[in-house]
Amino acid sequence: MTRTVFVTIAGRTNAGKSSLLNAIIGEKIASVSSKPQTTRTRITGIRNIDDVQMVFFDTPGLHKPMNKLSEHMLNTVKESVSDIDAVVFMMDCTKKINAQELELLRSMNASKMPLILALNKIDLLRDKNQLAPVIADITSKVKIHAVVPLSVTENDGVDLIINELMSLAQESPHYFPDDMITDQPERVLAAEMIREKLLMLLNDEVPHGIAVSVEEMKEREDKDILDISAVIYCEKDSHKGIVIGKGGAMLKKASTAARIELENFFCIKVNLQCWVKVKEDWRNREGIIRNFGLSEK
Ligand SMILES: Nc1nc2c(ncn2[C@@H]2O[C@H](COP(=O)(O)OP(=O)(O)OP(=O)(O)O)[C@@H](O)[C@H]2O)c(=O)[nH]1
Ligand SMILES: [Mg+2]
Repeated sequence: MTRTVFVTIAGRTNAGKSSLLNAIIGEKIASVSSKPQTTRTRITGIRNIDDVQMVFFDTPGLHKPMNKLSEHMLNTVKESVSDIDAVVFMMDCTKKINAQELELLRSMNASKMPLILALNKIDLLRDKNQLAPVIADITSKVKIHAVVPLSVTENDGVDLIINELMSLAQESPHYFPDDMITDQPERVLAAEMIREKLLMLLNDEVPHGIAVSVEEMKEREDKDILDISAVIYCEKDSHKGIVIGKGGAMLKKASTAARIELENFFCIKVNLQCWVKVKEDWRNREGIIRNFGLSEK
């Protein structure tokens, strides 16, 4: 009999959840950036070890809701913590636990969910002894199945998380084919790679108002080239100008970086065309949010 474990990765925005997912899967399937609220939807990642299939749900980070998009993101988190076998609750070990984190942890305690507390970014601590009071504080407030201090970027401790999850696997058939690493459609992966590059390159004002939609993705019949055309939506004309940049420089920089990543991921030469359009206030418009696939309802 094979075993399966369904795992949700939850926690505050910017804690390193998507970084952890990518490290476990061994491929970059989730966007990572230093800007908060990078992940907008639930992302599924799959890893098989021996007889165990681990199915991960990366979720949007906890943050103060500012608009309808935020509300959808936070609903995604709530819906992703039921009907699973374990939660990896990720925290930045240099930051104090806040009320929103505590509330989610307590609700998971109430449903008897095994919690693995992943205290990330230990590479930023000058003295590892600083961890003990942090752990004592949290474990005095909530019941934790296992505490794992780690640094995802230094690949220090990721294997300990995997070991904990292996021990929570239940006898069950595997739900996904063994060679599958994500259920994200290729268009969504491509759009996310483009959005990640924009997050990296743009200053703070613009990135959160951006959505990317891949309109076309097709391999040429006569050549090994993948043609991708994408539309970058922003909220204001002034943002459109910033995204395009002087003489098109910013757009060129972002699309070149995205193209290189797309070529590596899909193992084929890519011809990427990006267009920039304005959709005012889209983050508060239900219809548009649905159109971008950022809400399931
Ligand atoms: N120093 C340090 N930085 C890290 C570590 N893990 C992740 N980061 C950085 O933290 C930032 C946020 O990482 P993400 O993986 O995007 O965080 P997230 O929790 O998915 O964020 P949201 O999607 O916004 O909720 C990125 O700049 C990462 O490179 C770590 O172990 N140490
Ligand atoms: Mg993320």
